[in-house]
Amino acid sequence: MLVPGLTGCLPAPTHVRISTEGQLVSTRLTVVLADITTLAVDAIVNAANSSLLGGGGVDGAIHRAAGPELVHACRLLGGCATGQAKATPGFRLRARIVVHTVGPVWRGGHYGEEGLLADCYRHSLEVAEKNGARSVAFPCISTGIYKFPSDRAAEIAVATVTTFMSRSTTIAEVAFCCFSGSDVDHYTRLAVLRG
Ligand code: AR6
Repeated sequence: MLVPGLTGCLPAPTHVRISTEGQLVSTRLTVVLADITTLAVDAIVNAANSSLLGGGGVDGAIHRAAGPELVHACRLLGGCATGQAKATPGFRLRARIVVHTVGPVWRGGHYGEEGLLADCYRHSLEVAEKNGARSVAFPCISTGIYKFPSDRAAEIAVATVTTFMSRSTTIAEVAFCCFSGSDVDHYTRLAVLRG
């Protein structure tokens, strides 16, 4: 179990790849137990709703920490469909960019929820990459108010991010930012199983 604020490296999904300039580049996946609003990464991902105008959970925390400029910037985005992602500046956050994505509401797993959750991770990384981010932190999208089972969500998150990272030429580090010890356990167990 990690202590709040400390990061642990997920050993198995660490890659070394060759950049387009022919250099060796190492990429890292980490798990951290923290309030995502405190992280000093280039981009944090927000588990938003389709209005993008704020809410509870991590969405509320991000809006409070970023300040009122964030909701003004979000108004200009015109909402966001489930599985898609859009970016704003981070304003008063340490992160330069907030990537807002909308996770699926869990309805028993027969309505494409798993594919939509994978879309959230992939599209968020694409948007972060387009905005020049080298480090990105994700919350456990959909696993709070939207009730997606946490263990399955962690599997989808790690699989989708690992696939993306093997191709990305920009993003060097992705942190899975957990807010509970049980979520940390889901992510670390996955790494052990894969190793
Ligand atoms: N830092 C990191 N993770 C957090 C934080 C935080 N400060 N606060 C909560 N979490 P949720 P969802 C974790 O409910 O399920 C909002 O109202 C939390 O423990 O925030 O995608 C939106 O506007 C959980 O593991 O997002 C939508 O209406 C994870 O973040 C709806 O909730 C996601 O929980 C989205 O629901």
